[in-house]
Amino acid sequence: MSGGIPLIERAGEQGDRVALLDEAGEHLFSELLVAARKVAGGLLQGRRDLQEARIAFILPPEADYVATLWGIWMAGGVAVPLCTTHPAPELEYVLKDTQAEAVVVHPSFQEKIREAGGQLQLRMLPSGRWADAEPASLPCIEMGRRALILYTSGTTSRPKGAVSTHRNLQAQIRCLIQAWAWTPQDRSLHVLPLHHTHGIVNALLCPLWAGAVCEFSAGFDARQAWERFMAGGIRVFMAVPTIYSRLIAAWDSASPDEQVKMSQACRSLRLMISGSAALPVSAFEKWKQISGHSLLERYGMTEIGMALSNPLHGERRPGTVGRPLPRVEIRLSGEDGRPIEGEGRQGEIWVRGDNVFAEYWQRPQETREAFCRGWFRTGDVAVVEDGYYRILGRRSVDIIKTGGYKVSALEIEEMLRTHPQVQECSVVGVEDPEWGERVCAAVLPRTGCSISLDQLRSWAKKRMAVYKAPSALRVVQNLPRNAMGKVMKPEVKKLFENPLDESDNHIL
Ligand code: MLC
Ligand code: AMP
Repeated sequence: MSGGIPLIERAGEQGDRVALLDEAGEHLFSELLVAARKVAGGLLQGRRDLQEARIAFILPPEADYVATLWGIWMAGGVAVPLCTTHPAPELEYVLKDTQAEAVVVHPSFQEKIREAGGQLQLRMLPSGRWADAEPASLPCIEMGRRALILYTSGTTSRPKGAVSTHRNLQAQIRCLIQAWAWTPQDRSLHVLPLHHTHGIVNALLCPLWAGAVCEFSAGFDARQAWERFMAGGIRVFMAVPTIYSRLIAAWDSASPDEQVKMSQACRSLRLMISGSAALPVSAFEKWKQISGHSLLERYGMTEIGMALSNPLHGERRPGTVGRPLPRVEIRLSGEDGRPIEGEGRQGEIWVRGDNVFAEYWQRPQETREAFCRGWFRTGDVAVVEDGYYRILGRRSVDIIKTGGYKVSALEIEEMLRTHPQVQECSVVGVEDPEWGERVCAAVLPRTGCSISLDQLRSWAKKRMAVYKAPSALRVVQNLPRNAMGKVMKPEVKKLFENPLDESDNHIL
């Protein structure tokens, strides 16, 4: 009784095997399924099918997260995972944009959701408090049905909801199961946020599909992750480069004896993966020295899942993202949309396959513009060298990747302009060894006003995700503009060229 969703049917076959470990202990596949059916019953409340109603949920990394996700799918709904650290205005935006019918809320987030959803027609359902009765029947779910909406920033100012169908998700999972050879013997440590494809599809749904064990840790902490590796048993780990940089820093600050133990612990893992942002070659090399692992770097995107990957077996080339994954078609395209043939010439990565998402939620124009003749245009520019793809950058200067999160400079600028002391501003991403890129703001204050980084950050953090809040500020008397009056972002970046000091925000 799963509505025909392959991931959930496979879970049924795993029976009493352990699926998850969270702070409460172990959870069997069978237990997750019972809990998921209760969620489905609670959402349906006598209806036969949610018929793609959007159901948002805000839950910490624990078994209830999986039960809720599966329950929404079983009942025929579209799952909208919310970020647990977002302030109320960001959550309100997602709840409004998806026109969510209900939101499943862990007790610790009730206050925030009340603030975010107070004005909306929205049922608030406390997580884990479902009636015991399971639904009499569940709808049959076609693979083309919408399954998941993930919010992603782009070149437009506010984030867009990328809609994946069950077919898209299945394709994304199956290609990674094959490429990275997930097996039921695997055990992975999960440290990523659960509102993005990396944390949901790669790090959670893949082990669930494989019948492996996924261990949730409540957020990422470098010391705790090392402790867990040293306790033994973890076989697969995946993270963003900032996390590896933190793990390296923790190893560096350990005593020589501890370092030996930490390094030895890594030997029992079979696979360590990096993605979501460029892994510096220096980090690849340092990690190899520490752990003996050549990190497997891969490339993906919310809209397409994973597309390119270094090989499981064979040479993993630092500074590259490998080759196309199974059943994912890739081509490089020139400015004119023509394919770029041959090696060594750069072009935009276009992607085609069942893995590619269906649409941006209720944004037909943006959806049309994102595709060309059936290919999804990623906006990332790459070159092929010896069969391996190397990412060279992005088409738009207004997209910033910080700590593995994609943020839009335009969205941040728009928000900063509403600050009472800001007359004009320009936001840029500046290369940074820890965060990949750092969100930096050049601000022209209103006459007679002054502004400091601390003030700006605390103001911003109430209104947008913490990783969007500028972490460096330059107060300027003019923004560099060209003859047309357009702000020249490369010139703005130069304002931040001196080593970034978070307290440094003097007038230039
Ligand atoms: C947080 N801080 C930042 C920041 N993020 N400062 C600068 N830049 C940023 N990006 C600050 C906070 O304000 C706070 O300081 C301090 O750092 C600690 O905040 P935190 O929230 O506790 O951060 P932390 O937990 O340490 O976060 C680091 C992280 C996290 C690396 C664990 O950023 C993370 O989980 N990133 C993963 C994102 C991810 O999963 N992306 C995948 C997208 S999908 P203060 O002073 O304010 O207290 C995708 C497709 C694909 O990309 O290919 O996978
Ligand atoms: P998101 O929209 O959050 O899914 O982020 C997707 C973007 O992350 C891609 O378009 C790339 O710009 C970037 N990205 C993902 N993996 C890598 C990688 N290994 N190297 C460089 N950039 C990456």
